[in-house]
Amino acid sequence: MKEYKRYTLTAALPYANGPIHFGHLAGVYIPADIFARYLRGKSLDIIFVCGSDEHGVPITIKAKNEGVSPQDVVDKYHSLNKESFERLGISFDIYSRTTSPVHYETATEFFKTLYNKGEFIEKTTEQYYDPEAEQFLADRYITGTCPRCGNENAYGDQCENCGSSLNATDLINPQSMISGAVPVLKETNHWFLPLDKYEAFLKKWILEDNKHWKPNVYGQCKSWLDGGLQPRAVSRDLDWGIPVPVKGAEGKVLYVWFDAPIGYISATRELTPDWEKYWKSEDTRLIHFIGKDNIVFHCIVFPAMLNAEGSYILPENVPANEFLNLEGDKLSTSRNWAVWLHEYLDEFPGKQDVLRYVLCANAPETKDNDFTWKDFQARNNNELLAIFGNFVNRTMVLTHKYFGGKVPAQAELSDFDHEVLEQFEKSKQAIEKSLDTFRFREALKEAMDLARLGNKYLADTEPWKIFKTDPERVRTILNISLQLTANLSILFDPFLPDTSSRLRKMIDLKNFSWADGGRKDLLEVNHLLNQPELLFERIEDEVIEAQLQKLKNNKLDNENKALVSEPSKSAVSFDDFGKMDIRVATILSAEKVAKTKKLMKLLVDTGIDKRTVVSGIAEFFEPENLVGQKVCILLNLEPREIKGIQSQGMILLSENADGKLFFVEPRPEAVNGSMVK
Ligand code: B3M
Ligand code: ZN
Repeated sequence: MKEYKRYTLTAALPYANGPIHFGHLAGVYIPADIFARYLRGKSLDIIFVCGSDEHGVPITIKAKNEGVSPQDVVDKYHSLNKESFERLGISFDIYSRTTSPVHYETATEFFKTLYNKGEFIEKTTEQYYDPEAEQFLADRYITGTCPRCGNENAYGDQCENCGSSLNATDLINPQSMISGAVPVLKETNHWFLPLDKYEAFLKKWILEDNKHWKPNVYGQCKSWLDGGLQPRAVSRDLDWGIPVPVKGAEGKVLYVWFDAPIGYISATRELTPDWEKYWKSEDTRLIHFIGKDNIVFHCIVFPAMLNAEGSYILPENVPANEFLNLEGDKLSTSRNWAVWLHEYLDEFPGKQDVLRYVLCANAPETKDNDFTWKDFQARNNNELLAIFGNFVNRTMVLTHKYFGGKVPAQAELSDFDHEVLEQFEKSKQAIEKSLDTFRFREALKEAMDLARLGNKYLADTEPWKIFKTDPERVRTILNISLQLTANLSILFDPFLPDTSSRLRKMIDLKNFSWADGGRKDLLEVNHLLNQPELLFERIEDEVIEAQLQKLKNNKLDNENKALVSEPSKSAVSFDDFGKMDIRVATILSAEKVAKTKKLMKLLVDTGIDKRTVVSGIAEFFEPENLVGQKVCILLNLEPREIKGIQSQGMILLSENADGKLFFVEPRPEAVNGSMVK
């Protein structure tokens, strides 16, 4: 690879509309921080920049839901996230924000440059407009019925029920979320970046010059490029964001994905007056750490913007990760299915490195991966504590016990001694090789394997058994164990900075750098060690149970969250109500209706007969779990033929906020055939 003089590392700017969760960390911030610390350890010229992404519709929606201003929302989460990152030891050189004046200026200038060079096309399109609120509606501000699955609460950009991505104009019965009005189509003009114009440049740059990118990243780019690129609007009709700096653009702001990546540049400008060399010099290596949902913006859109501007370098690599799931289920902020960083830090004080370790060891580098609390506990107890912690502790305690805490001298070396000493440099090189190719899990495993070797060395040589008969041998063993310990304090440093620094204090190792890793003589003979302290603590079952319970509660809370209730129906007379024959019944048998997703054929005992009913519950229940279920049934609904089956009646159901169906359940003592009235 080309020799670079300096490094610019960026980590995706998290939206300031919610706290940071484990998924963000495993996907982006932990690998980025490990890499930054590793390069700094090598005394390279690096900057590591990040900040809050404070524009965009999700922020305005959050503000509206909470009855506060968008500025209040971003102030709250910017501080929370900035502080949480610090507490986790994420070593940004700057954590800025896209509402900063420098960013406004930088983004505005950037737009103007492209505008003046004629790089945009201006187009008039029709967009939904709320005639009552007198404003254009972002796709997320429109709800309606999904044309694909019939979900009545689909958004203008996506249906969360069936996952289809939509255009607002696809929705049936669209409704403005601001006023409830029916939106109308109205003409509006916007600026577009003609990505099609950059297709040839992007194809060559990515498909030919960037074959070294991770397969998941390269593959996604290739499929975008193969599909052909379209012009993309870079402005929006919105009152929150950076105003489009063009006459006649009142009420229009820069699209959040136009200004956000420029935020990396603004943050660098805030960091140092010498910012240009980090962005405009060909001997700077620019690397973007992101999650997979941001690939197109960092590999296609932003590079096209940078290319159009003309004075910037392009990213040399974009090591995007896949997603982290939680306990087997997709992470979701809206469903509160997440573990939040600030809560973890409060509940596990002093254990920031345990989290760094687990999320790195389990990072979704090549495929989606799962975080489970049991795995968290196992990795802490069986790896950090039982291997790393145990080895260091035995080495320290024995040195204090036998040699008053002073590093003993080596005597004659056995083959095993040589093998262990040789491994220091080998481990270092293996870690470097993995880190250089963004294989963080593998790198961490190499470091842990060195600790594992140390543990084995002590277990096999058993210095505590031979001290009386062969103190010379024990001197050698402990000297080597201490050199290994010192190596661990260097080689683990990028991954576990707090632990490594506590360990260096214990062995009183000062003035180290990454280059010292691999050395066999890091601690001189007679060097005095400090008292040992435990590096890790056991995590007990109760602690893990409590976390699992907390997740369960979140799930229940969420299921009970009020539905967006439908307006009430018009009044009916008492007589009309009295015509309905609703009764308690029990399900006798159930089977899914073939070739349908939703339908279940039920045989029910109504107290007066046994009859067949077809009910749309098959997505939520397994037939075998339904036998014996008490239900309420509308008996005198006109029979209907559904998929060739005569359905006689209707089972009463209710639903939760996600559209999951539940039975309206009579109390257990209610008997079949009794009236519901
Ligand atoms: N805020 C999206 C996200 O958090 C976006 C990243 C911006 S990076 C310039 O996933
Ligand atoms: Zn749908």
